[in-house]
Amino acid sequence: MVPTIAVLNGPNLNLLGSREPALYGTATLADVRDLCRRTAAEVGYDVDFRQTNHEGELVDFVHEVRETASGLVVNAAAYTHTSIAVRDALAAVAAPVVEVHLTNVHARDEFRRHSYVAGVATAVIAGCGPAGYAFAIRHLAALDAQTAGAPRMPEVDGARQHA
Ligand code: CA2
Repeated sequence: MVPTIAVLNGPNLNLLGSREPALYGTATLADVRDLCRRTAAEVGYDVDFRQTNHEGELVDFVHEVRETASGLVVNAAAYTHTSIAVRDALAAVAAPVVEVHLTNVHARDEFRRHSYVAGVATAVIAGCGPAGYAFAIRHLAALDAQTAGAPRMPEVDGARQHA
């Protein structure tokens, strides 16, 4: 069976590519999903890609994938900055979580500088656009290989904090 990486997206990310291109670029969420699938396939994984505009549904998604996914990529969007419920759900996941943001949240409004997710994430990627999702998937695959005792991938050699 092909292992799965879950990619969970929060509110308004369904609007990607249709508004605010100067901030969020022109790629649609379907483009991001396809990038995730292509990247995951290259490293031997399937992707379970989801988006919701509802906080409780995002919590439910985390509960659903926590038993099945080898790793989680999470862009909780605005819930990043507000949701203890999403943080608590992610804290109950044994698999590593990578927090991703399309934009550099630290160079924007002050309220975007705090993340409830970051404290329960293995890594945080911000400001790389859709490529951040691909970086996150490669990182999770490398961590998974490391956990399974497979030879280290080059990317992981400098990331000993996860060993
Ligand atoms: O940079 C990111 O990925 C964010 O998670 C995006 C969130 C924002 O609240 C976070 O602070 C940073 C907003 C997603 C809204 O996406 C839109 C895309 C196109 C048009 C309108 C909204």
